[in-house]
Amino acid sequence: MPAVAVTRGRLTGLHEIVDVGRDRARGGYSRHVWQPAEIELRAWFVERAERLGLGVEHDRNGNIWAWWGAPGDDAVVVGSHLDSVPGGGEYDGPLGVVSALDAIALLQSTGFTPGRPCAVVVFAEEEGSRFGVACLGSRLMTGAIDPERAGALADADADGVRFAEAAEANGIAARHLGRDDAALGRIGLFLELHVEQGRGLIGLDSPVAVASSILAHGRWRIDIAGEANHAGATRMGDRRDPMVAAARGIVAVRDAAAARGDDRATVGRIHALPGGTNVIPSAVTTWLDARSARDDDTRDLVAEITARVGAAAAAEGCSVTVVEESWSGAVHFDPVLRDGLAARLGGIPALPTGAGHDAGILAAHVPTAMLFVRNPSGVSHSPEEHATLDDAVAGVVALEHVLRGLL
Ligand code: HGY
Ligand code: MN
Ligand code: MN
Repeated sequence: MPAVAVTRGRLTGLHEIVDVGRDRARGGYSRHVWQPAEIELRAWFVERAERLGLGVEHDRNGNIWAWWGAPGDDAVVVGSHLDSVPGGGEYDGPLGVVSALDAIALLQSTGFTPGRPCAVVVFAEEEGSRFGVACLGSRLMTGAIDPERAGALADADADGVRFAEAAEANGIAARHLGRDDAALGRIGLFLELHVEQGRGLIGLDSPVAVASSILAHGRWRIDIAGEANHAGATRMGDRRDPMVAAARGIVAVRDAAAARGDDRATVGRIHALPGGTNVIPSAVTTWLDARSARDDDTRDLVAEITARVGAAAAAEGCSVTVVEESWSGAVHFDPVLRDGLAARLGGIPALPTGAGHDAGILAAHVPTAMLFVRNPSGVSHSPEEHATLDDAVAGVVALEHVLRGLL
């Protein structure tokens, strides 16, 4: 890899947004689509892109495109997302966006001019933290979700505002949401750089890797209905307590996944209605995140969990419904592109990931690859998520070198 003189301070543009969306209550960052912090990040991205002379466009689905030269077909598109999970880390998403801008800045600083269209893209609602469906912006663009369904998605944790309403409030016409053949048709290749979200690169002597695959994964809403009653006036034998059923169900989620090789299943979010300390809830909602190497295995895991949660609910005299909210099939990145990328970067390792990405959605439509930057904590979706400056710079230099060969 060529030794490129890099100006450190300029490279990690992350310092420019380091205070945007800090979550004092949870720690880390909460930057949810079309809420103030994410809107501030969108404005920052546009300003930073325009500082590089890139032409900015907002597409019909809330994604932002910054073009280096005229937009055109067979474009090399790089980028990621700016939104976060609640209390998320500093790097998941923004590192890919900043690194894309910095790689273009590096190319420009050497007088390089692209021989084909090139754009940096920021996809909307990748985490699905507000409206429940992961990679909503890239799914809409590729037609992977019905726009009516997308528009009707409600923000369960706030005022129940619909995605269509939030879009309209941010200049996006809800009636235009949906597959965008023009935007998709311009992509010749999509390359997403992302902080590694596991321990794959720890201990290896490479700060970067290429992605080989993404686990199949999805999200299911589990609603358990019981009978609201007084915590003190209701004998234990007279209760139909959905919280007890949900608790047993959560343990069953863990047990079912733990018994299946390297499957993964999580309940990270729970709502009790009405949520009073001295009130037996009328209903409890949990959200299941389940993942496995193969689509069928993921669905088998969820079927087992559904049966076990159903039994737990019945034992408490409660009823249960399980509804799929988001589904992403397993992804195996194009091996020719993957290996070509690795070779151009001196033979860097190829890593699977359990984390979903917009690249996983695009992979079904255009040649797609990912670069991972080492995360010495091995932790993600947490304030502990980290990338060292040296490794972040190595990621930018790698991206610059790849772009130099593609453009
Ligand atoms: O959930 C995921 O795997 C990704 O962070 N959206
Ligand atoms: Mn994430
Ligand atoms: Mn991400």
